[in-house]
Amino acid sequence: IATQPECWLRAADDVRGVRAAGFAAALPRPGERVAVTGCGTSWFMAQAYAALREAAGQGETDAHPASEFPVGRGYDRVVAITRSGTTTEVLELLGVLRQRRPDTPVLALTADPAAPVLRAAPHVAVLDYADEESVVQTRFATSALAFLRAGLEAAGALPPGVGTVAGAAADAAAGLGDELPQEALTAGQWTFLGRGWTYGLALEAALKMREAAGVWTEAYPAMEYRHGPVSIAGPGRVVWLFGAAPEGLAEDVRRAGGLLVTAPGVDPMADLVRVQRLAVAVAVARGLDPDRPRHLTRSVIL
Ligand code: F1P
Repeated sequence: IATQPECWLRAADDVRGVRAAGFAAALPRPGERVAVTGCGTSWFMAQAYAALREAAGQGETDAHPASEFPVGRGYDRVVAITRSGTTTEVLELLGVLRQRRPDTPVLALTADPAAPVLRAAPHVAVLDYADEESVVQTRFATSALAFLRAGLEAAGALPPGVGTVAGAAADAAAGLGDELPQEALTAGQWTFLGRGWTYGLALEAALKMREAAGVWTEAYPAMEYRHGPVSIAGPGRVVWLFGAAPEGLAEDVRRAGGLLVTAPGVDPMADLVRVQRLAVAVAVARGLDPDRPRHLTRSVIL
């Protein structure tokens, strides 16, 4: 978790290297209609990138879980994220795409230079420096997003931020988990909210707390919170908001007696690092091993 800023810098360097080495063909180009895919954490990172790219005006971008990918739709490019490079749904999808859409360029992002995905996709970015032993993904997931975000920055679609702004904020966030109110550490339920690309981060934050700490979590687009989820707000329950609070939302949470956590001005990727740290702290407090959740394996193969 602590080494993520270094990995994001490395990912940003990788993107420059990819471009310099003439592999620019692998990254989505402006105007292309792109689909991003993966499973679990990797699908959440796909959602974050899709919203970020589309909001940056780079073209229509969809995110689909690999198991539900609409192969009937024509995309100009597919990006598949898989830390292990072995996940069954991803490999099966790439096989189907190769058969039915042989002209669609596919870029895969993985951590393992020897994984089967290297044979299944024509272009592969190996982020081996971001690999990790834990079943629960942290560093690879954010580094894959950093790689794609750096691609948008390199194309001039976003201001530089992933290596510098986000990295510095994540470094500064190193002790932030300790500053949270005690009520947050012992809360029985967490709801994570985000807007645009931070909705994918909210989904990932909720999964981290579930996997690492075994707590009940939910995630919604921020404005959806008032359309039902607010009914479970109350003492001992936390709402964690990525980005600025939409008008009235903070009041809704406080009126219900819940605790609202925000980090205004902090890069959302650094805020996700805070949640990762918190998940470890809550797991330890509950006597759990945050690296080895029940019933979950590092590589999910059917
Ligand atoms: C994704 C995945 C996640 C799961 C856990 C292990 O695999 O299975 O769905 O939550 O973190 O990894 P991958 O395709 O990225 O290797």
